[in-house]
Amino acid sequence: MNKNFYITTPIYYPSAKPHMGHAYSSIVADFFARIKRIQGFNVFYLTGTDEHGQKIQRSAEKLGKDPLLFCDEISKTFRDLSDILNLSNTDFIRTTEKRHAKSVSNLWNILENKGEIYLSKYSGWYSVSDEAFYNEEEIEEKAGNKLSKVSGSPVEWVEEESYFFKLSKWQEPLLKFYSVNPKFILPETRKNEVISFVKSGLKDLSVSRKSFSWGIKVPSNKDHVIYVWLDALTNYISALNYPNENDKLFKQFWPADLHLIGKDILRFHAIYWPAFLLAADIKPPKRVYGHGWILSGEEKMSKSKGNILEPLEIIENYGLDPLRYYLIKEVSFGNDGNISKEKLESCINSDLANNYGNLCQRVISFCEKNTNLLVPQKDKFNEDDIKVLDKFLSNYDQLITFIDNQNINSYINFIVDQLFAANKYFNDQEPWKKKNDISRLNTILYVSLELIRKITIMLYPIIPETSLKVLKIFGINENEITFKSIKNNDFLKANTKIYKLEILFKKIINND
Ligand code: ME8
Repeated sequence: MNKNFYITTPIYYPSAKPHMGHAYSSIVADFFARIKRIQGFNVFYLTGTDEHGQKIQRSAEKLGKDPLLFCDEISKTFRDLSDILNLSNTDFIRTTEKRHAKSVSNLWNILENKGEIYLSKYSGWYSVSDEAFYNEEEIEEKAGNKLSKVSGSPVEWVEEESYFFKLSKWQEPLLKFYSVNPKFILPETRKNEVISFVKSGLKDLSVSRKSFSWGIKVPSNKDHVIYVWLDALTNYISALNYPNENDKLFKQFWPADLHLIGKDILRFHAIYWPAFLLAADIKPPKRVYGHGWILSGEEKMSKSKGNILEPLEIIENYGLDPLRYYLIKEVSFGNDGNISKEKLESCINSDLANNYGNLCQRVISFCEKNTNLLVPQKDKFNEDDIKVLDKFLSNYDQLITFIDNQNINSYINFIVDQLFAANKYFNDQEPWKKKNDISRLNTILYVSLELIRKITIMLYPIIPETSLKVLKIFGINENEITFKSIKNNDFLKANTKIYKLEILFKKIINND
């Protein structure tokens, strides 16, 4: 079995500091990286910054800064965010690195040598903010401004000599590729949008610009810089040491298992990227998942609307794990979702403090009083015990399917159900009334500890810091966590020490 897993986030534009949307993509990617690792996969998790193009050049110019120095500064804030979000990324790539320029130039040369690229002239609409070309039908006029109907961004008219990639030639091969790989694009609704766009006809794509200089030069014609999306998409193979296709990393991890992106950039990943790769005889990635937007209230979070919730501020006030938990649980993955302080607080109180935190505290303090903080010796499990413990075994294959289909919400709903079941079990079994049946009392405690262990392992990819604290009480370290151990009902060994647990989540009491 192939036990390698390669997951990527988009590489973000360092034109402004990271916000909640960037944090969202990176946290969800981290969920997949961590869950795959505890399933025993070798995981390569890549993130980084996309530093070339007109948008960055203009942002730097506005501040009177050299583009590279400008990128150095903001790229660092994205790199720092990886630590702040507790991301387990393997690498962080910047498109201004040499390794990347080499990879892009090589891909360009292959495409040019194969006759997939030709020189002509572009005249049409361009959005600097999206770094995207739009057809006439995709443009609308509002209050005298020309805007892209696709993204709402302003567009400007561009007329210049340009190299073109023969995208039109790849229309049929792409449609065939989608039909042979029905799960290449997820979620399903987005896949249908892409397919109808491709069916409506693909025009050749302008892949170089002449009117500015901030980019990787076309190897055979230094007057042109390579289109920033051809440059940016290639990051996914640059990080694996492409063009050396015999490199260990490339062989081990390409094609990528999952490009996790926002729905705004699906066209680039699901159409252009596989077309470039097919044209260069490189395998396309296995899956592109376009998730929804994080909204503030009912509106898209954006600077101009002034409704940005800063991830750093939220983390400072509420902690990182509550934010990670909220984004993964409360946003229906694939759809738009919103975050507000009120909703976050109610989620912390109900799920984290009450349901999970309390269960851990109650059971551990019961052990403190009754078993001298040792794992008790269990007796034979009765029907109630088996029923609650076996849920993890009987649903195991289903859980793996949820993970492999990026069905995060079903995965976490299962955890929440088990948390309720574990709390109910502890209440119903009333161990405090079993003081003269020590053997039963011990068994109830043992089952409760096992439930905490199983649930905590499942929570680890979502709230890693807290989960590690809880697993520490059993002496389990991060590198010892295995997902399959949730099937085991007697993992904990009698008489081993249980360490005390600090309060995991404080309830938020609002007086206003
Ligand atoms: O597009 N909600 O970079 P970018 C959810 N450099 N996710 C959001 C979001 C929101 N409100 N806002 C941003 C680029 N994102 C290119 C990518 S990849 C080869 C090049 C996330 O800085 C989401 O993943 O504009 C989106 O696709 C990405 O950030 C766009 O980041």
